[in-house]
Amino acid sequence: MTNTKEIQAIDSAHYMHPFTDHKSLAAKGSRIITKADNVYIWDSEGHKIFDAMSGLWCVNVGYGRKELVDAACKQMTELPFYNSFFQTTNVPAVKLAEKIISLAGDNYSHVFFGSSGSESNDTNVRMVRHYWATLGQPERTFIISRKNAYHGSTMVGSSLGGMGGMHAQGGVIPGIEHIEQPYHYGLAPDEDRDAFGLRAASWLEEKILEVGAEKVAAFIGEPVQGAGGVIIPPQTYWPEIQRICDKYGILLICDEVICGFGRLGAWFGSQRMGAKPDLMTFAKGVSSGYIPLGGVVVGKRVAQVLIEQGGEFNHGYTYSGHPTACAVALANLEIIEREDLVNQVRYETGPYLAQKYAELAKHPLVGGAETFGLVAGFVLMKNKEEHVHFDESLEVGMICRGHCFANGLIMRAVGDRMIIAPPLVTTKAQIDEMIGLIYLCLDATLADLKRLGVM
Ligand code: PXG
Repeated sequence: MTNTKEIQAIDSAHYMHPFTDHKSLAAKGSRIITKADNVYIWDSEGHKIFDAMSGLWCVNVGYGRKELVDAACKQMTELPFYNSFFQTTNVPAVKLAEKIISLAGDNYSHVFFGSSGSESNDTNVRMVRHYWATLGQPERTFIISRKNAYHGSTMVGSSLGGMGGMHAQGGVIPGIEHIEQPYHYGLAPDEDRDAFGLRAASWLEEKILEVGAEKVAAFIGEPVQGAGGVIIPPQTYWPEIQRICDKYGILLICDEVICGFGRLGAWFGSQRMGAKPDLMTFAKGVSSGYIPLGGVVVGKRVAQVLIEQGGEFNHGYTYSGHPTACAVALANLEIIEREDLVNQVRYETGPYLAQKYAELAKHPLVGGAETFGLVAGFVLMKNKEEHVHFDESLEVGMICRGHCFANGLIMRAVGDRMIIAPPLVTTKAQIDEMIGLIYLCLDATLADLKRLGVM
């Protein structure tokens, strides 16, 4: 049995956590997660918790998959690691690249591996700039991204991302421009949704013209913005983005770190959004988070130029094509295929969750409830009929998250947006269980707000 107090003291003394205010962490003490199975995790005090965030948007096949452990064990026994530099390769990396290309479709021919989403977006920036330089257009360096996007936490990742709090710490690398996000409920709830989608896409064209089309290398976007609060664009948005990129010959990068590998009911989110990106970033779901792995799926347009004319690409990581990580990912993709999880999300659990969220939308606190596949979000609203938000200083999202913690549910708060991304194995009965917990937490939040005299 883990000694909670002792571990908390050492945690606070020595472990610097990501995205954490350590002063307040030290005061409260970390929650220590000790085991997991299927869609549940347990803390050191024995509490069972429904993990409606799949770890951190990644444990797509759920916890406790012995097959993945066996794949790692077998590969580690045979060849735990070898690099892919200096004209060498390894079988799991080769097989995984082939597998990912077969899932991505005809547009793509190669995969570049890293160990995370952040690294892979670094790869993207170097790759697109090298691509344009190879084609004799070295001035095409600008990348257009979006406000409130999340593309990782390295200097390139955070610069591509649109999070002001991250930009404020360490700055932004040159050559990146941001346009507004396609957040219908937040920006223009009274406008026709499809018309708003076209208008939001037109901001890309405006930015291209402002920067100068001859200077723009690429546009990057998540099919559905995840960490930004599950922002689901209107269906008109991505086809229009694609049209604009094509019009100016600009490369399109879809960051599929969250949306890839089944989350949106397709192998890649862009396949359901009507976009055909030249490059796709992946991580998380490729290995269901059992082992770190990420990379870039490279379209033929880019791969052909780099391979035939680009010479040596002076870029790579020690762990590019890590054999153990790739072996685990292969076993993970086998599970997703065998259990038909992509279609289950698309035709069964995704629509079921959508139906449940349509009912949830009747709760007095819930505004803008939306789902796509197995991601979902809503905003806590003071008065949704008149579209009045809560005062930010109330931190209503944190009040609600506190009730989720207390009631055995992991649901994320992004400001006042409450979001979920449960494992793809979540059954309809488990969706009912999760929705029951969400109601419980919403009612408790409402009771608090009434006590505070806010409602
Ligand atoms: N792109 C996207 C779309 C992501 O969601 C990354 C890149 C970076 O991946 P790595 O593996 O470098 O973390 C991500 C990561 C949150 C949260 O609070 C989301 C992420 C990471 C940390 C926190 O929702 N997504």
